[in-house]
Amino acid sequence: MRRIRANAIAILTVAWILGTFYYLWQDNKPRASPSSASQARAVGAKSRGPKPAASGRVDIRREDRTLPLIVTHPPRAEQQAQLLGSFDEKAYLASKQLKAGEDPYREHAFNLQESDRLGSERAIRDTRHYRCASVTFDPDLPSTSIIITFHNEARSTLLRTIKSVLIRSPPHLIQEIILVDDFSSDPEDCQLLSQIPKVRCLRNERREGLIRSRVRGAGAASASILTFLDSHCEVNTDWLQPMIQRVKEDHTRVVSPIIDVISLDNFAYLAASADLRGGFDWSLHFKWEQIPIEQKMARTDPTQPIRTPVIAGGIFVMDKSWFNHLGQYDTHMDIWGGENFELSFRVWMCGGSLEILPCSRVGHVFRKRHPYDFPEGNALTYIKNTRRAAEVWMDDYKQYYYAARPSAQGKAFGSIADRLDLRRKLNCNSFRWYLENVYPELKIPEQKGTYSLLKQGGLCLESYNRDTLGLAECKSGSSIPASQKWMLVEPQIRQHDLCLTITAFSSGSKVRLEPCSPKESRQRWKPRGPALQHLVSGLCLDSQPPAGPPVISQCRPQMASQSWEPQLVT
Ligand code: UD2
Ligand code: MN
Repeated sequence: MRRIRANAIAILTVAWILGTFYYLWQDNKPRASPSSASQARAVGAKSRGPKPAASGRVDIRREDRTLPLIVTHPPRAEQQAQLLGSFDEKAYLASKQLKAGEDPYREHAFNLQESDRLGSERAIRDTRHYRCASVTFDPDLPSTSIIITFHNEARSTLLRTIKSVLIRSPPHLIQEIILVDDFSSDPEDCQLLSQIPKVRCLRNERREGLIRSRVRGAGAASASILTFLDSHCEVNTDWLQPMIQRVKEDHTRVVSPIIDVISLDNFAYLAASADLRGGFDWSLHFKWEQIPIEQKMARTDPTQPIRTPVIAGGIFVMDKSWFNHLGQYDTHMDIWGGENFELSFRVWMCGGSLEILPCSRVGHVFRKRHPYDFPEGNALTYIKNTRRAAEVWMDDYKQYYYAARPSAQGKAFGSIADRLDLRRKLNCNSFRWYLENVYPELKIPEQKGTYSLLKQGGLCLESYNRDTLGLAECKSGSSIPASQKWMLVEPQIRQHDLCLTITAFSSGSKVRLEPCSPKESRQRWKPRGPALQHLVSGLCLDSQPPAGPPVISQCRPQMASQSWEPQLVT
């Protein structure tokens, strides 16, 4: 009896151990999840286990899943020669080295010495989630034209960008690499590179800025898909296929990789968080932000795309006809900045979408300052560009942009007639639609500021039950109730998120509180002497004595019933 029990325990233990192994093996196995299946249709799983890959890559498997699985190595010498054609890489790099005693940060705002020391290529960590390695792609993906604009880029970073593309992309997907030299001091920086097979060089006759330069590059592209890159990037393993796959499946998608960080000091390649998306504040300042918690909870598959309200701007893939159909870029924007908002609003509002693909990784040197000059000044250029984006796309919500960036008011931004025309022709959604459907996390700012009483003799305008209005005895000091405090933020008269609203446009119509909306014409007021005039009807806020309900009537500002003396609450 005892022996039978011992046998049973032994069998159970073995079964348990086998079960655990099976479970772990299953978890490591490539999975056909709904999104990876749609993101990349199966053409057969890639082989696993340590083995040198054809491209000169060595696969290393580790049990620790937070660490990289694959380290990419540079290709062998004979492959190098094929890659670069007649281009003399050594001469190209040697003729522009940092001189002894020179500040290595001065010219490029990153450590040039370190970049030069690294040479034209290096192995970098594969920073993707381990499951990305088993995602597969259509065998017939279309090819792309890579567009890189630059102004006085360091030779070593520019060459590393190009070589990383050539080394880490399936060759048949790279139609060409178009360099747009935005009037750099030395034309040879670009010209010499065109000796590399597939690399073309276009040079601007004068400084145009990155926006017009990209439009020029896109115009010259011969592939049906455009891929934009900054001139100081390093693309990572299989960076391109996930993006082309998504755009091939739906040409209205505009997709970006996760942008890893290349240290501006020591050029270390650092993995960026996979839980971030692009966001902004009302001053149109771009920021990386956490994916909202509900979306994060719903993400069961880490290879799934992440919807993003805006893209950082520099690195993305877009169908060429869609780029042209949507109006390319606003070519009246200068040098740098703001074009990423304009493009993002336009894509979302006019029928497309923006996403970040976690299985695509590209490293980028983020800098703390611009290493180049702005002919009109940095601040004025940013204001001009973002004002154009706000004026064309943000409807009445642009008031929050101006409130957050008061210095933008009155600054020149040129004519936007052609862009407004474009918006009409494309029949785009409103900014309100964008806020509600794409970026509900961007809250309408709490109106900070001062409160006032609106006094009529000894009586004060007061709200009851959230929406009804009346007059009541004015209180003072700490006993003033919130219901008597008004915020006068032209053209609105607010109490928190509620606004003084007329119920109809005719004389005698009642006035009450309704949720504030920048679009609502029934909420627009302006002081007229001691009276408060409703802007659209031209009628004035009126309360017949004694303490009649507030209505609008013909303006007679001298009448006591239309006199509303604002008194600041301190
Ligand atoms: C970010 C974007 C950048 C652009 C910018 C907003 C990334 C990784 N980078 O700034 O692409 O969207 O936000 O406008 O998302 N350049 C020119 N001509 C000029 C100035 C710049 O060709 O007059 C080139 C420059 O050499 C570089 C690219 O434009 O290749 C972007 O400039 P950046 O690297 O200074 O911008 P960055 O990364 O700070
Ligand atoms: Mn950059």
